[in-house]
Formats: sequence, C-alpha cells, structure tokens
Amino acid sequence: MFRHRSSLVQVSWCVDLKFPPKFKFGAATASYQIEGGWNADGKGEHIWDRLIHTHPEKIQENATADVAADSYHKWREDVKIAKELGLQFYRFSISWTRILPDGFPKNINKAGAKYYSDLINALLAEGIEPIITMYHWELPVKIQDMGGWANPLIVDWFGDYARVLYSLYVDRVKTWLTVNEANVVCDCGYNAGIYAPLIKETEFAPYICNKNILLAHAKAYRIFEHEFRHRYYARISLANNLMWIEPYSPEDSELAELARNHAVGRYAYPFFSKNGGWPPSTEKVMLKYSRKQGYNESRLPAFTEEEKIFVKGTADFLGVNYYTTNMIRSAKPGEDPGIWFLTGAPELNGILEQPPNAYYGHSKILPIYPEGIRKQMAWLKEQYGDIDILITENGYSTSNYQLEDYDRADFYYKHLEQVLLSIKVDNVSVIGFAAWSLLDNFEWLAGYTSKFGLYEVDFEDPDRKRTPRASAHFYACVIKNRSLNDTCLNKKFIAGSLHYKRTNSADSAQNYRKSLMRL
Ligand code: GBH
Repeated sequence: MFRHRSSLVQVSWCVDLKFPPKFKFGAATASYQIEGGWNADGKGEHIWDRLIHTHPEKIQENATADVAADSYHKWREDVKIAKELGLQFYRFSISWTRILPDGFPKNINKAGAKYYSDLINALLAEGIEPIITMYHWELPVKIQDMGGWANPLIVDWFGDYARVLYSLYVDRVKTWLTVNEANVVCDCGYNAGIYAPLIKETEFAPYICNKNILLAHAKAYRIFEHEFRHRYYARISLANNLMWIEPYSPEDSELAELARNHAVGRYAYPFFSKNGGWPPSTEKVMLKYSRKQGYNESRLPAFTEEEKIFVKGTADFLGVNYYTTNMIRSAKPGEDPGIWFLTGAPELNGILEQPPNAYYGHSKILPIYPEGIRKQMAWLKEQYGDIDILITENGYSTSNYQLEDYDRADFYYKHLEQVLLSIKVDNVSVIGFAAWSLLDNFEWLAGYTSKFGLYEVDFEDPDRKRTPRASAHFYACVIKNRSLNDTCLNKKFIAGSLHYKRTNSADSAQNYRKSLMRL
C-alpha cells in the first residue's frame, strides 16, 4: 500500500510536508477551451474559430469549441466548483475578440466586457483571486490577415488590447499573464504549422514571432508601468511552456544545455538575464546554422540595444506550465532531426527521445516524469537567480468519462511532492500551483478525446453538467490541509492508482536518493 510514497518517506527527515503560508493553490482554464458562445453577443472571429470552421478535419472527431463547456453561460457554476475545491485563485483567459470584436479598441463590446467583469466579481465575492491570461491563442482574424505575430506592428496592437483590459479590470485583478505559452504560439502555429494559423514556415516565422511576442509582452508591461502603476498594484508576467530536457547519455549534456537555452531560454533569458536579449549560445548556433544554409545573417532576428532594455525586467515572476520531460541526443550521421516543436532540432541537430521510465496518461505526446518539474525549477534558479515562480499549469489527461480517476490524483500527488522538494530542499521561491484544468474542455487538436478536468463535463448533455472526480476530492483535501501528509492519502483517492503500479518505484526512489546526494 502507498508504495508511491516511498520517495517522500526517503526525504521526510529533511522536509516537512506542509506548504508554506504564502503558497497558493489554484486551477486554470482558457477561454476558447471552455466558453463556447463563439459568436454570442457581438463576439468577433478569431483564428481558432476560423481553423475549426474551415478545417474541421484537423480536429479529432471534427469537434468544435462552438459550445465547449458552455462557460459563457455557465460561469456561475464554474465559480461554484472553484469554491467547492477551495481554490485560492482561478486562472482564466480573456478572448480578445469578445471584448474587441475586430481586435482594435475602436469598439469595445459591452456584453463581452461585462461577461468577464461579472466573473471577476463573483470570484472575489467567494474570496478567490482572479488571475487573467490576456492571450491564450485566439488572435483576431483581422490581425492574422495582416501578418499576425509575424508583423512587428502587433506589438502596438497587443499593447492597445492590454490597455483596454487594464482599464476594465485592474481595479480588481492583481495578477496578469500576457501570453500563454509564447513558444507554443510560435512553434505550433508556425514551424510545425499544426495550430492556428496553420502556417508551416520553419525558417523565419517562428523566430520573428518569438521576437515580436516578447516585445508585445514587454509593451503590455510597460503600459501598465507608465499608465496604471501610479494608481494600482499588479504583478505581470507570462506563462511559458517549459518541457524539461535531459541528456540522453552523459555525452549529450552540452547538447541538452543548448536545447534548454533554445527551448526555454529564448523565452526567459530576455527578461531575467543580466544583459537581456537572446541567450548567447542560441545566437551562436543560429548564426552558424543560418550561414551553413547559405544566408548571410542569422535567421534569429537581432534585438537592438533599446529593445533589449525595453524587454529586460518586464516579468515580476515567471509562469511555468509543466507537463513533460524529454531526453535529447545528437542525431546520428544521416539521421534527419526533423522539426520538433520547441527545440528547433534542425539547428541543434538533436533528436528527442521519451524518458525510458516515463509513464503516460491518455496523451502519448506527454510522457510523465514528475522529477522534471523540480529539475526545471532548479535550472531556472541556477540561470536567473531567485525569481518567484508561479506554476500556471500542470495536469494529466484521461480518455473517457471516468469519475474514479485515481491516476490523476496520483499525478497531482507526485508533482506536488516535487514542488515541495523544490521549495524546501532547493529553496526555490514557488508561490503557487494551478491544476490544469478546473473542468474538462476542448483540448485543441484532440477535441474532446483528451480530458484534463478535475471536474468531468458531460458534453452530450445540453446542460454540460459538471461532476467532481476523485482527483477533485483529493485536490480539495490537499488545499484544505495544506500538506502532503497522510490526511488526504486514504484509499478513496490514491490507493487505487493503477499507474503507480506500472511505474518502477524502486528506480525512482533511487533517483531521488541520487538527486538528494548531489544537493
Ligand atoms: C497546454 O499546453 C495549454 O496551455 C493548454 O491550453 C492545454 O489544454 C494543455 O496544455 C494540455 O495539453 O503533439 O504536435 O499535437 C501544453 C503544451 C503543446 C502540449 C502542444 C501539446 C501538442 C503538439 N502543449 N502539444 S502535437
């Protein structure tokens, strides 16, 4: 019984199992994935609406998010379940075109503005802090048609949108995330070309997008700083998707470090490093590779000194979405590294491999490796010093309607265990944790086949009934108890975990011992 606890038992002599008082528990969602009401009350069209309606075949079972979990109408229930869980914060996103139908601030759609205002008020009334993501991938089509993230004017356009949001909500919202997973926007929207706007351009677009999105974030930050900070307090950052990268063998350590800088550093170094701008190792590799391809200059667009200063320091903490870990090894002679989103593998000549001792939820592209979240945060601290980290997403997918999701509860247990080790052993300043997701929702290309909710949503029911899963009871218990001690570990939540039995606990306990010895 409770074999999964072995790792923590190993370390309990040096860590107490309580979360520090400043640590906050929350859950996250995104507008397109839950709201529905895709054209309700004057909402304009964005690039995911367009993708869904013009390329239904791209989504499993041709699913759409036209209704999704219907949170546009059922938001009161979302607040109710957030309260039931005892959440301290709820991270949700705003749909740009619900507020500005064509993307520009000329017309503010009152119904859209009211929708989020009501949601914020209802959360606050229950003592739940609202955390807003301004952009979770829904670019207004008009802006896309003018080049989207590849057009440098987007920096100002995004700034104008951010200004509208501050004007509407900054009196009540104290934590803001500008962009969700900028690296996914640039690498899945371009590069891989599998997400909206479905533009597969691997050489320039992902890097131009990368630069513009950092500048757009910085613009939103500077607007707050110059126009609102004298009256309002708020902390602003962005949420990055941080896959941890391990070397496949000891010879690949240098490559792994390069890959971390390329995948993670490109979206963090510009804010947190001493000098700003791109990570130097990335600059070097991009120049070398671009020249080899026959270009005169690097395909990575340079930052001017002014731009470096503009961007540097514009993150008051770092939002970390952690799901998975991969290993990297050098490509063998003649082996094509292909395009692997997030690592720019062609430039690095690296191949990603899944960790041998990983296990899986429903999603086979997200190997589960709880130690990765701790290693990622230790790396961030080593690179950038004592920054505050808010875990803005972490979650587990299942495939069907299933209320007894002990495997999901077990997933959260194991990741929270690693978070505790980060805090207590590595002294990382982790200020909170958001479960992805509060409720089942539209999982992008996977449609409704992959479910991440603590609450199940019945998508066949016109009323989209929400029902708590075992993992919801488990999480609520942890939040109430603020500890990973035995209280929440009764058989109801965890003991039935099938996954645990499939993972090699002896191995992972050994890894723990090793990693502790290194500290
Ligand atoms: C997060 O991204 C998102 O922020 C959230 O909206 C989403 O629901 C959640 O993850 C769960 O997936 O294999 O080529 O289809 C996490 C990073 C990046 C993981 C894209 C899945 C799919 C690429 N995601 N990736 S592909």
